[in-house]
Amino acid sequence: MLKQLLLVAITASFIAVGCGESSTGSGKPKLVYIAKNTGNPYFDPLIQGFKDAAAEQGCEVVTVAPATADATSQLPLIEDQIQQGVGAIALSPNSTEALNRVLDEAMAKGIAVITVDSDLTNNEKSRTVAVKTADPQSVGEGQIELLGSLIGYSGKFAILSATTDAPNQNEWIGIMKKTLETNPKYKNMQLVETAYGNDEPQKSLTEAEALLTKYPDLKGIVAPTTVGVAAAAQAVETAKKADTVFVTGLGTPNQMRRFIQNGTVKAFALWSPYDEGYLAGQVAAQLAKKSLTIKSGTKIQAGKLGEREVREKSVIITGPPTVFTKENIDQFHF
Ligand code: RAM
Repeated sequence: MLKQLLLVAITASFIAVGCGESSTGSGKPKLVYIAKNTGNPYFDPLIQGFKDAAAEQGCEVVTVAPATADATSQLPLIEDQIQQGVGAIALSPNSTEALNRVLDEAMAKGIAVITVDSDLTNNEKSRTVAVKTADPQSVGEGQIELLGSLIGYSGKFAILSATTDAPNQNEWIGIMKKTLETNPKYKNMQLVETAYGNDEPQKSLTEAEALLTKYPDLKGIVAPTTVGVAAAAQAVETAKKADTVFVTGLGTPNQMRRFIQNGTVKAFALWSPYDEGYLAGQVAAQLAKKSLTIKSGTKIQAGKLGEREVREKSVIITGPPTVFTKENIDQFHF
């Protein structure tokens, strides 16, 4: 009995804390940010940026995420937030298809929907606006150029991606493939396989190891995911193949520092996830407060980031990526 009472008390206090963030009755607009999955340090600075912007705008924030980045894993979380009556739902969607019904429902209820980092490619009508990292075209082209420069623009390489549904990785990979096909500079580079590590460290490592075994003459792995690139570096380090297999992609300086310092990886890229989250927080807050209308050409005042313009298909770009090497990595701590 005592045990039961204790459980009830714990549950009640949980609910109270949860509501404390989302429905204190403070009158402040409420925002939620839903990441792709838990346990990926990429989203930590993004969440911090989102919270900072929301606080500057006088909004309350809740952040939640599913355990895995499966296509449908965010569905119950979105449904729950609609019930809670938030003013804006910001999310990094795990699918371009699976979430549209609930997102449409949210929008029909007057809730602003902001995609962050990944977008509902070809289903843009199911969100109000997208806050993207860098321009996708330059990300895709940049990944091929970075890999090419490392492998002397010739030889076999593989892509290690996130999930098969991941909207941002799929968009970048599409551009990477197009770049390979259309730019003669890359005609001697051969993509042998695209593998999927689901943005899970262990699965990504297993996939990277399998690529090394399957293609003994592989010259490169490019992983446009922070989880994948760290796992690929780990696999190459363990296999002692850093002299023959070049790993690059999109990584966080904190996860890649060791591999840069010990020479396993020569260069990789990323933008600022903090700035991306901050921009999304500014946009979500202003939409929840109804002080912003999204139209192509609209200028957004994004606090300490300055101004950003809404592009075609209601897309806002955060800023360009940085290439990290031994020379500059110590200046970055995220
Ligand atoms: C992973 C996630 C994220 C992506 C980065 C580059 O952390 O898939 O969505 O933007 O990699």
